[in-house]
Amino acid sequence: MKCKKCGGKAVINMRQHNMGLCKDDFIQWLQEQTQRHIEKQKMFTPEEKVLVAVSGGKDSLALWDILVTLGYKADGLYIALGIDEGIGYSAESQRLTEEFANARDLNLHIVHLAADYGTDIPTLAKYTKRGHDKPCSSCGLVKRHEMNRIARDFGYDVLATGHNLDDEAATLFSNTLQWNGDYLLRQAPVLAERNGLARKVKPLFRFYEREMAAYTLLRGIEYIYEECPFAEGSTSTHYKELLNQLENQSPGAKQHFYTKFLSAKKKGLFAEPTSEIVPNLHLCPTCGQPTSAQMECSFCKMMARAESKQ
Ligand code: Q46
Ligand code: ZN
Repeated sequence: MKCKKCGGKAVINMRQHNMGLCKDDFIQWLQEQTQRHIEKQKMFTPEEKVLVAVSGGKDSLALWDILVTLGYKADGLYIALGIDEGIGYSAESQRLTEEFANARDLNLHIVHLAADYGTDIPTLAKYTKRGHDKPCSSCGLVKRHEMNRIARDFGYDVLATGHNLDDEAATLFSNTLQWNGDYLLRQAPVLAERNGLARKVKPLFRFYEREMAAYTLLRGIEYIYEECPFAEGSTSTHYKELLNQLENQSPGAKQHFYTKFLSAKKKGLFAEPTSEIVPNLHLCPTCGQPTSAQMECSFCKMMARAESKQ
């Protein structure tokens, strides 16, 4: 197959775009497209300070690489979750993230759950009501809380995550199967700043997972290949497999599913949010972050409960 731009040997064939590209043209195309999505969706401007949530995985490191290459002021945030499960998952992902940042002289914030809070994700999951055998719910809560805290404390304008189209399509599929109105309303490539919750953006929302894997490989970015051990057997992994089957039969299906959802939303498919769907926020008396919970936020409640059990 030939590169559509230069006629050289294509390294990737993107069936949904009916386009093959060579290494250099693919890298350039992906970076230019990201720039286009950032501008079109009004995610952030070159003057704004971006905090990229990095996990050591391919998508977040690729996102950081792209933003820096495009000339944005982007720092990283790594949260050391203390997940080992016999493969040293957190230690290895931290090592790779630090190596990435050091090699490029980038600024990386590290939140260390063990050092900063005296706990880790498996312990939190064990001692709290949230997900006894599956720590993902505690983990998600910790990540959201800490990302927002660092963004606020260090004056970042926007928080960027590496979610790709496969992630977004799987989330949309899950929310649609349950007609989860509040989640559907909030699922978007840009979430505006609201009552002290930082603006959140997903600049890779239009790229397939395999395109991101190709990008990291072609750019020579070293990332943690293993997924978090707790991701195994998750519903989102199952939904991704189902969507891939669909995609194989009809190229572009995943992309249509997600982008048509965004246009339907824009056209007013969903009603304006009521306060029942988007609850009012107040500030948590312990940590000062916005929350819809009564009194203390869920993060502070979870930490207190875990502490009392130790
Ligand atoms: S890191 Fe955390 Fe994920 Fe691992 S424990 Fe679950 S949520 S799977 S993205
Ligand atoms: Zn709190």
